[in-house]
Amino acid sequence: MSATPGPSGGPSLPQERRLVTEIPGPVSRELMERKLATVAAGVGSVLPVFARRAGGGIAEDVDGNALIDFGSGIAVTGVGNSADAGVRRAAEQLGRFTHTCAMVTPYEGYVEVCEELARLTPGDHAKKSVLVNSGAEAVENAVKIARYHTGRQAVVVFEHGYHGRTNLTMALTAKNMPYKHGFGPFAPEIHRVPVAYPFRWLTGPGNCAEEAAALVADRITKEIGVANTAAIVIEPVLGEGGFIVPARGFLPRLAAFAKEHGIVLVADEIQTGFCRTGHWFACEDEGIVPDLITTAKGIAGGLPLAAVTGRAEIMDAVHAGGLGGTYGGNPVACAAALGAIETMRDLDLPARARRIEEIAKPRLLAMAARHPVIGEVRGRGAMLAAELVRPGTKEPDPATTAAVAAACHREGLIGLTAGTYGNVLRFLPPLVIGEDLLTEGLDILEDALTGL
Ligand code: PLZ
Repeated sequence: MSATPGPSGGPSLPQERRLVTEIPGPVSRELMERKLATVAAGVGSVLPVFARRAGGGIAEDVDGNALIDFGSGIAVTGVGNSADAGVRRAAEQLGRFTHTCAMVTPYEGYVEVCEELARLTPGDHAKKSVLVNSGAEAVENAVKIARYHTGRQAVVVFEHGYHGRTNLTMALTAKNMPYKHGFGPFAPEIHRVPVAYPFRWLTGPGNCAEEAAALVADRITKEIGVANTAAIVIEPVLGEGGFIVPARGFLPRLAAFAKEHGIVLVADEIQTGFCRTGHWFACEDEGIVPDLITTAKGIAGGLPLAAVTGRAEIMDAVHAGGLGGTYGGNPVACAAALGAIETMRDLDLPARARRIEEIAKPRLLAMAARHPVIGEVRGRGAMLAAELVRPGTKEPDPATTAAVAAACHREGLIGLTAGTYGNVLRFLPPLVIGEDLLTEGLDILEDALTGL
């Protein structure tokens, strides 16, 4: 499929991989020198390739190479880059006003996004939302709200969990390098407990859900104290930690435990939300209804917007003026979100995510059968992963993982890694990617594995 390139990329970009230079090309290399001279060293980049335009399943670089996108800018551009409805609505809003501050003179777009969040998130109870700028800020606010509502301080998080890079969310995040190393001291009253990770559960996957849930309950009752516990914060599919799908039954047990003890259950759906896993929200897979849900990434097709949505009585506990921020719910970002949500509905993107799984999972499983370096294939919808190990063991193999990712990059496939051990190849294509590009990307991956 090809089309005429539009001025800003977007869906009109030809949907074809095209390599016209080596990766990175000369213009990218020159820009990289400028980046290294002026951008802080702490800001890394997965590929040393600079973007010029992007749309659908393609990202075009400054040298004219067209790469297949299996990353969506870390699970953000589910609707594709510069998707029509978002561009149209955001552009209209840019022409009307760019900022008044929702805390000074509010505007309809903010309210409309909160109305959509109330409709779309799990549960039919009365809901309210607060809009902020980033995922980390959403998680910070969820903890603030849960503490205020319960009058308790302790927050329970999980091994392999990721929640952001601010001080509180670094404390909530499990992995030291690169997220926490050297950045302490961290916020107190954070307690980390085991998660039901079937592939690495010591007694095997069989009783993983029951055993892990029992351990968590025990830790909270015996060590933290239920009466001290404000919130349990969990990603329904753990993202940066390695696309870990908790053993079925673990999340419902957690939800029941939280409910029984008046603990606020916070689902961090920043990576899993907005159609990524084949539902609007990953919690729906096991029928979980969290008390609070944090969203970001996919919500606005790339503009910075995030939210905490939850039970009205919990959200409303906080006094007026207790939540907010200068830019939270920026009107252009809200317009983009309304456009993105329109696209998700119109194109039925949950179904597209399920279709991506239908195509990609059997291919990944076939690769695992041929390449014993793949220890496990897992994930849901368009959030899929392969965990790499030394063949015949469960010893993580981050070196091979990095080598496979680098080989994919050289061939024009944007692929990301993840995992506490850095040994997970993760696949997050835009949900609008064409099936031919998806298949071609998987072919490149297979060639990379074969060429090891
Ligand atoms: N919660 C579940 O996935 C962001 C981070 C990439 P922000 N994940 C990508 C990196 O290296 O910084 C994320 C997430 C979950 C919270 C966040 C934080 O969202 O918008 O990056 O602050």
